Amino acid sequence: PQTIYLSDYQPFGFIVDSVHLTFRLAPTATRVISRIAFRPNPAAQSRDFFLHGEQLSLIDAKLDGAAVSPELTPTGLRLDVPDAPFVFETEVEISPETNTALEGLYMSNGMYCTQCEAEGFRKITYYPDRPDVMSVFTVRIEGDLPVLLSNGNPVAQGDGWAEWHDPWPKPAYLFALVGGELLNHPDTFTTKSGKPVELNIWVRPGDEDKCAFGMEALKKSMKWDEDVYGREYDLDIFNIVAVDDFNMGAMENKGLNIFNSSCVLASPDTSTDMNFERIEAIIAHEYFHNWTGNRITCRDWFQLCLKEGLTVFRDSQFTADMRSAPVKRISDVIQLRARQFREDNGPLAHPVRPESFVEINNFYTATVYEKGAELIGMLKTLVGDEAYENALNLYFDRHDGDAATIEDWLQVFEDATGRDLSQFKRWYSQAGTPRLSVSEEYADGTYTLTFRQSTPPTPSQPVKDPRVIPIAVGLLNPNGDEVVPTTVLEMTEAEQSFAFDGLAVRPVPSILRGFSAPVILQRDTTNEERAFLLAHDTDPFNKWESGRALARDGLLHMIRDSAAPDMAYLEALTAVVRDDAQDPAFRALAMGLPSQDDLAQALVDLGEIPDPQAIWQALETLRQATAQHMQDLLPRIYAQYQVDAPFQPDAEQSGARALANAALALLSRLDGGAQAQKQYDAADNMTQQLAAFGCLLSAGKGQAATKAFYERWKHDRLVIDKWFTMQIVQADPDQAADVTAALTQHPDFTMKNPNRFRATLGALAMSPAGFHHASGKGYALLADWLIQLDPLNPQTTARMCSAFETWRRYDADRQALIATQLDRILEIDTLSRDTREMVERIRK
Ligand code: HT7
Ligand code: ZN
Repeated sequence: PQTIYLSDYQPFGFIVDSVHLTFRLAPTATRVISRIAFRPNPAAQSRDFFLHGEQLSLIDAKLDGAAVSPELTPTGLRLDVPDAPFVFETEVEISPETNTALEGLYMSNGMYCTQCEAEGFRKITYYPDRPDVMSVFTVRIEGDLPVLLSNGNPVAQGDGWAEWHDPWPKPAYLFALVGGELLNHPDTFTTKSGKPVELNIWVRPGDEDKCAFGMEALKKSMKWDEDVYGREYDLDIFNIVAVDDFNMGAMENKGLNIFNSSCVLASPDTSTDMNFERIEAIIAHEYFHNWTGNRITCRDWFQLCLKEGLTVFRDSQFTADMRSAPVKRISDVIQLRARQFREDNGPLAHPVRPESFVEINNFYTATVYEKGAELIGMLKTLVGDEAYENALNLYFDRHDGDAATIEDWLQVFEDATGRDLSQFKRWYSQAGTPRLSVSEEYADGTYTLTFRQSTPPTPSQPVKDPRVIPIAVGLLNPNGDEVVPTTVLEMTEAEQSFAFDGLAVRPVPSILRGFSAPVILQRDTTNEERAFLLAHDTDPFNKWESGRALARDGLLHMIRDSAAPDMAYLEALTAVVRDDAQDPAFRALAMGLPSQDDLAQALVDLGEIPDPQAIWQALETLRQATAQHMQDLLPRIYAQYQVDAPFQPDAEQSGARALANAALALLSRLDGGAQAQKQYDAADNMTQQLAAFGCLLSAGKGQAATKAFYERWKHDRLVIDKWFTMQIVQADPDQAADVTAALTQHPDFTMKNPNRFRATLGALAMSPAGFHHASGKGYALLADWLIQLDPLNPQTTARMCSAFETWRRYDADRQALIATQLDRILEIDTLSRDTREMVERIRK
């Protein structure tokens, strides 16, 4: 397969003035008739008229009305064309029903739908399927279905047909079509300039009672984007459609967002608080793409972070405004460390703006999305809020309608602020997580912090240059008063010192407040100081971070030296949990422990080989010790934070439920699950029911609940996904692979539905002690299923290969077992390009 390089970018030889498409829908023989007006692109050097096209049967082709016979290749067609404007027409046949890859036009439970990002449009018709080719689309859909949708505004419709026109030029990846027997949840929104917008969420019959929350989230997002970014919606209608079979979370097609049903359907009975929060964030994310992604798109796929990093940053700001900003920041950092730091530390590490790829679908990664968002956050910290706002306004003014680059983005900031951002640009080109070590000195009232930055080598990048790092620091005096409020230090050198004068006593530093840069802070400190910061830091992130560091070091001590649980941690945590003045959601987060994966990486950083079983055991021991240490407090917390009011998925109620359920998990270790059984029996919402189910499984008392849960929810596919996952993540590590294998034989298991596949095999991959079982049975099971899924759905298969990305961390026996599975996958001649690229990168 061919490697594509950023440095090879060339504009397309032609401009597309308009696109007319007609779809005659039929499950195995849909006809797509296209009429595309081209003219030569004066900015391009080449006039090679090559249109992408895959898995298409060409029926007919015409140039300016005359029949032509283009040269057909496995990836498209080529034709000699005039050096003047012309119209090219084709008719092709495609088969949505047999399209299990869920890319292009496919069918899901009788519904036609599309997924074109990144390169799916070429499976619909012949087209220059690249994001810098933008055009106005008019679409006619013919099909015996009551609902026929496409992008833009409706033009006309009749029995069995509908026409849509999208006035905003767009790349083909934002094209969408939906056809089916759908019901809508309607509403309206009036924009700030008084324009009414029709809103709809379209679902399969039976799901119509699960749309209200998503609709509220959409309206809040529309209002927030007007208030905070000055961005108004630009069509008469905004449609959202829920689809069961979907490779990712959702897709921002212009005016017609398509959602994985798990990311839009919500009800208290069937969705947890976490589901509600995620749905709100994803609806916002897709809506915000209307400006950051659609009105201003990417010149090429290397610039993916231009739209994704910025849109993730914007959706995080939205959630922080709608809910609790500190809780959102802490949750984001937990995720960043779990997914992006893991990626940055392994064979799949790549820059936020990659410089080459084989299959672009493999680069929708935590690095592009989450680290991409961190870069925007750092820029904002460096230039300040007002300059950020000015720069964004300039970005929207200057680049509306453009397919832009990271250079364009940074130029806007340079022009708006007068700053030179050439060093900042290294964040986009250098992979790897910088390590930031710090030493301190105090003499004569001056306190000096000296930082050193270094980034370990990553694939094809052995040496890194120093980056600009915004380090937010505050200083406290020993009685807990803040003597220096948060100050942003701008580190630009490999080693750099910063002095604070006029301090009567040696202060306690709070470094990297708010996690001001995506780095690993390495600082030798004492447990006393951590406990002090956990009690006194005014920065909520660092307050939480101190508790997390205490827990982590205690656990590492337990794993490496067979030490007992750390009393300093237990005391400090108990004080936080007891303190009713603090936000319950924050206290629930403080009760969380570092993940098995975090601990494995921490051991690697200490030069050790992690033992997944020992890590799991240490976490179990610490949880048991915490339960015992807090045994008098837990019943009080559990009772006090029960919510009596009618269910609301808001920050306040969900924080209380999170704290009560964290207490329940510990209580279950003391009472053998008695309280959990009561909660399970009485639960009137999914948050309470699922938490109790998890506690029962973990206590070994889950048999009856497993049956009851299934009987109660067997009609609801999204709840049954939770049922699959919970049994696996709560299984004893010795059993996890066997439980997973048994569940793959359940009649409700299907690999054709990505949600179900992820709920099962993905759950095993997320359970390190079970997945890395010394027998290798976890590896073999996952490989078996990846091999089966690949011919059907390469995209989902390839994404799940990242379960193996940490393999070099482990002992020689485990490495050999994994290598055997990776090689077994690579031996398959017909392996997809997606999966081959991933496995080859991992295996190297
Ligand atoms: N821009 C979208 C990314 C995407 C995608 C979505 C669904 C299925 C396949 C996909 N490939 C790429 C989603 C987003 O970031 O908003
Ligand atoms: Zn996105």
